[in-house]
Amino acid sequence: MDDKAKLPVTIAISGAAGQISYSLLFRLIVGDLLGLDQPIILRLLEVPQVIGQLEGVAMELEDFASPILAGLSCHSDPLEAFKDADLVFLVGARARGPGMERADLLEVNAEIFAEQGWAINAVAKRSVRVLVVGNPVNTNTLIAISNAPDLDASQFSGMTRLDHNRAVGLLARTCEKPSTAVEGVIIWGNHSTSQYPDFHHATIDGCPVVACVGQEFEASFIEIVRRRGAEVIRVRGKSSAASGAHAALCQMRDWLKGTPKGSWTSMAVVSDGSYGITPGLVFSFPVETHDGHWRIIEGLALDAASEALIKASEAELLQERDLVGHLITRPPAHHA
Ligand code: NAX
Repeated sequence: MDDKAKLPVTIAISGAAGQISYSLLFRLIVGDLLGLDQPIILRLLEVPQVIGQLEGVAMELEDFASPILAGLSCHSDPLEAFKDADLVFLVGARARGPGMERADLLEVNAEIFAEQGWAINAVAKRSVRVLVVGNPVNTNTLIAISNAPDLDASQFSGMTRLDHNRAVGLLARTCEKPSTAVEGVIIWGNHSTSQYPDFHHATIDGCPVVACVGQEFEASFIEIVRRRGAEVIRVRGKSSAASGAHAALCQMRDWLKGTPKGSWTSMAVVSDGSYGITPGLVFSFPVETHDGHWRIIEGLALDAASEALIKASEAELLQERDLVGHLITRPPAHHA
């Protein structure tokens, strides 16, 4: 097979001058997503105020002399950036500013993701896959989906892979095992402190995790994973960037290439009513993936405490949805 004959894959990234992208973009051009035999075209999107800075990032990308970078352009118009995109990483979002309430943050970001969902719907490839990273991620994903009526809701997912990776890393460190020994962790719900990191189905080297860490570890496990982002900010003085970029690559790669047989990962995807979660809500579930498709793992047993934690995160997401309801233009349907 002649690898050189592969057509380039067009990847659009919003928030391309931000700190997550400063890791993500360079990982993309060394083949960490699709391999070193797959040419890629990068389309970078930023707000007009930082286009100058973005051009500096583009210069550095050029200076890698990457053998797979087949095209590179900077944009401030989503309709240009998303044109013919095969893959989109929606990383750009507005951070919470001084005096901003949670409702203001939801609103300002919902406007961004409504516009970008609309633009993706208008100009991206019909087979596009869109990974939303920017916060508040679940509700931004919901808004993007609902403004892209010609695409299937299953073509979008929100990133809860960083939480998942944090949980895997924590269990591996606690049990002094490699992270590859850990299977079956689940992040349920919202990418917020209401999320439920669940180790009830998790195993280490095939044995139940609880046998290694003890049931009493559960409360601190949940709190450490929920608060890890804030803890990184407290200690590093800046939010998670390289680990966020890595998680975005992990989630997109698994989505495209598939989870290993019999295992799952966590992704925020549109609910089909599984586990009693309101249909249409974007909720983090255990999913298996195959060739650009995902499927919620059905039928896992949940005890009453787990159900209550899952319901609490759902309640927060319903509240978020209500706050930005006027920007939802259609109920997102799931037709996986
Ligand atoms: P930065 O503030 O460094 O970068 C964000 C970039 O987005 C800025 O350059 C900004 O100009 C740009 N931007 C803002 N509005 C835009 C728009 N309408 N179109 C295009 N670009 C726009 O943040 P960074 O640390 O890179 O984080 C990016 C987002 O990821 C944030 O919302 C952050 O909260 C979120 N995160 C999500 C995580 C997750 O697990 N889902 C974890 C990591 C991260 O905290």
